Amino acid sequence: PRTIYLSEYRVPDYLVDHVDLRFELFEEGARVHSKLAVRRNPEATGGPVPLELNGDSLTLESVHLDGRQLTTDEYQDKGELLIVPAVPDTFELQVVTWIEPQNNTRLEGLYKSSGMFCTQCEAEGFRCITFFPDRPDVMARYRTRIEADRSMYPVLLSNGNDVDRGVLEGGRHFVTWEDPFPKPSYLFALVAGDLVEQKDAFTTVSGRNIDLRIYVEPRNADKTDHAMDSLKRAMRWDEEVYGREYDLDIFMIVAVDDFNMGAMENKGLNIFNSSCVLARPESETDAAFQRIESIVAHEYFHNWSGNRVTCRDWFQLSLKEGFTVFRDSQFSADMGSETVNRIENVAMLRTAQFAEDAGPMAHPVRPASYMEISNFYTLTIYEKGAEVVGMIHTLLGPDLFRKGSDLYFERHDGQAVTTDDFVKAMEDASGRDLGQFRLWYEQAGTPVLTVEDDYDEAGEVYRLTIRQSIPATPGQSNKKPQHIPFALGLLDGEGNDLPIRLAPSEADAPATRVLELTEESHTFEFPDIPERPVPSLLRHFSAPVRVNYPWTRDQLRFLMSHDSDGFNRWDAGQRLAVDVIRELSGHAETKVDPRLIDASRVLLTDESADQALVAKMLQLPGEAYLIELTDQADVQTIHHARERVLKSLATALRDELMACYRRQQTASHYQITPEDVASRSLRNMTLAWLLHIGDEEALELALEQFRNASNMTDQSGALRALANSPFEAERRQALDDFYQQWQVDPQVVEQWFAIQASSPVSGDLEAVRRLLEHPAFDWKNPNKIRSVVGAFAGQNLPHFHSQDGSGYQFLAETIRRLDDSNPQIAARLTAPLTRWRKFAHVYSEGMHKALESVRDKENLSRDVYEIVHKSLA
Ligand code: HT7
Ligand code: ZN
Repeated sequence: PRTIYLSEYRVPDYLVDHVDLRFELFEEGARVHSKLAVRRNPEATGGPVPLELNGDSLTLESVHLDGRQLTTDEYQDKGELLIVPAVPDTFELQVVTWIEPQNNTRLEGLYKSSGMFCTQCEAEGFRCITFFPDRPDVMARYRTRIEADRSMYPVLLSNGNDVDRGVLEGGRHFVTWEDPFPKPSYLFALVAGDLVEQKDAFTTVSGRNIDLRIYVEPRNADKTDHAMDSLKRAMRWDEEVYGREYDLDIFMIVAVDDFNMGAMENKGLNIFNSSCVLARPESETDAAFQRIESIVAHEYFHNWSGNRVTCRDWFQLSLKEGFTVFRDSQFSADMGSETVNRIENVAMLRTAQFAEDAGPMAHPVRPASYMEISNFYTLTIYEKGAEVVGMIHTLLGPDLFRKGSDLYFERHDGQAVTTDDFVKAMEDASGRDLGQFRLWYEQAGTPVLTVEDDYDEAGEVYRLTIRQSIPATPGQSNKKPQHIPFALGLLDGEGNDLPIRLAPSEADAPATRVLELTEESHTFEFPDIPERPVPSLLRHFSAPVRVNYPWTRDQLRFLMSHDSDGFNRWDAGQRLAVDVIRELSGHAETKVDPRLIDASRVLLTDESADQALVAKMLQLPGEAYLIELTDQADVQTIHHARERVLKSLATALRDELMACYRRQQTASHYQITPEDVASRSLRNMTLAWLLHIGDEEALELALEQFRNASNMTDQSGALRALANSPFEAERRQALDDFYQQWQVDPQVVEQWFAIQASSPVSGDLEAVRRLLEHPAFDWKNPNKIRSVVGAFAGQNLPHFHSQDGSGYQFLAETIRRLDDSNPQIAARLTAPLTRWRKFAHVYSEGMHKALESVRDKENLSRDVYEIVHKSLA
């Protein structure tokens, strides 16, 4: 496969002003009639060039230029390109193609899911529908007529406003949609199916009335309320916080079961993976409710950050994704607990994005090259990209940041632009120089900050030296220092914040000071510090970096209870736990440090503390994070050390855990408030710990909770605890009962699969293979694959990393099997094998072999090829 470089970017030779589409949908395929109004791009240099349109898996039926049918020697159909050598400066091109959505298992372009037609065009799916200059800087107005059988497909949807509809012969009908906003082809969407709609309305800030609709299969009609409420909250929030008003008369969401990712922001017609939009308390967990709120908001926010202002090319993907993730995190923080949201985001970033940044697929937020763009929908583009926008927010402050985003939207409305244009708007609005800051977009790798301090008692000066270094990543060996906002706090002996001055007697000295690091090394001197302080570094995780500082365990305990920054209270607890787990690794005789037990006891018993934060602070760092922190990681040793700490804590704190469990009383009416979520989380966590040590009383409580739960968070929490317990008979029974109860609901069956596949107790490889044979498993459905294979390889680390290599071989088999039918999913599943160099030899050897066996498959897709070859290089 060919590598595509950012440096090769050229403006398109031809622009398309208008696209007229007619879809004839049948069971045996679909005929697509496209009429394009094309003109030579005035910005293109050089003389006239052939028109080249992208295509993929299309059967070409005819080509007309300005009404005249072209003979086959007047164009070349090269499969992936349709070339028309001689075209005038302005012309109309009509192309008819035949496609087979019913056989489309890749789920790109037009395909069928549970009997309905639907589309996924980002990034390059539109070329699977018709020949087109399928690149985001070609923006056109679309008119789309859909024709289909009326009884099988009563609902026909596309982007924009519905302008015409009628009945056709042979029991068929049509609807025509017109989208007044120019858009790139990746935002095109079509849906045809037998769907029910939930209707609502929203009045915008300027008084316009918007129809809101959520379309679902009839069996899901009772699962749309939460998404609708989330949508209305997101619409209001975007008006209030960013001044962004919705622009069409109608906004639609459709739920589909077969979907490669979470959701898609098609203009006016968002398409969602069912698992990211449908929920009711009885069948979905708190985590699902929260995920839905944030994804609904994310896709809605794209209407401005992505659709009205889009990307010039796919190297700029983070322009829309990083900014939109930043926006949806701000929204989630405003809707719930700020600190808890920050903790969740950072935990994910530090576990998975830092791993990506340290592995063979490491790439900058704005990559310089790729083979397959679908492989670049990564944590770096999304999550690190959001952190980069967040740092601009920190450096500018909220008011100037808002000025910058206003300028960005105003300046670039209707355009396809670059990350540089975004930064420029922020600079122009604020007057700040972000020249060096741009390196965050260009350099891959996670900066490491090494912090040293000393205290001059006589002069009352505290000195902090911070050095930054950025590790080498593929293709980038020497990095320049980056511009890093570093939020600092200093605590006195009582745990109070000391005012942080940069000059003696500075007035209004802040308790949290944002230092700006631009050099390889800085020494800061803080005067008027009357005693040696305990530093609180990188408050609120003000930059996506690793911080090394030699805190003592006593200092960490102190920060856990006193730091005024909630995030750093949590982080101190994580550092303490990591230290304790590491101390035990491979040392069977070492005991768990009583300071960790005491700290957990304080958390469990302090009813006045913020229970949402307590629930987070009690969770031990996950195995994946511990591996991420370790070179030549020995998974089994890490797993056993963590288990020992967990069991020691549970044994020592048995009574406190029981009391905490019994104390949790959420409102009888299910609510998704931070308090209730925290309470359910504490209930499930305490239960899980107690069952883990085989506590008989807890077993009774778990069975009772499992049987009588009024919501899925409680029911599946009890099931998960049982599935990880030593009580074999009860655990089997509960798993069977759960399936019997929920087998009619595919989303719950996915949870049932995932609970087993991710459990070190219930999910050995044999059990996981049995799940693949289960009648509810479906190789064509990405959610089912993720819930079994993804959960096993991503969460069931002791079994996946079995030292005989069987887990790796199993994953390789699965990837080979999926490579032909769904290369995007196959490529995503490859991720756990790519970091083989990170692991001790007993593991890395097997991972390497598994990668080789994938590499040796015939006709490997471009998606998997890129990942496997980069990993083995
Ligand atoms: N912008 C959307 C990306 C997406 C996607 C990309 C590749 C293949 C399938 C896909 N489905 C959705 C999702 C988002 O970030 O909002
Ligand atoms: Zn997005």
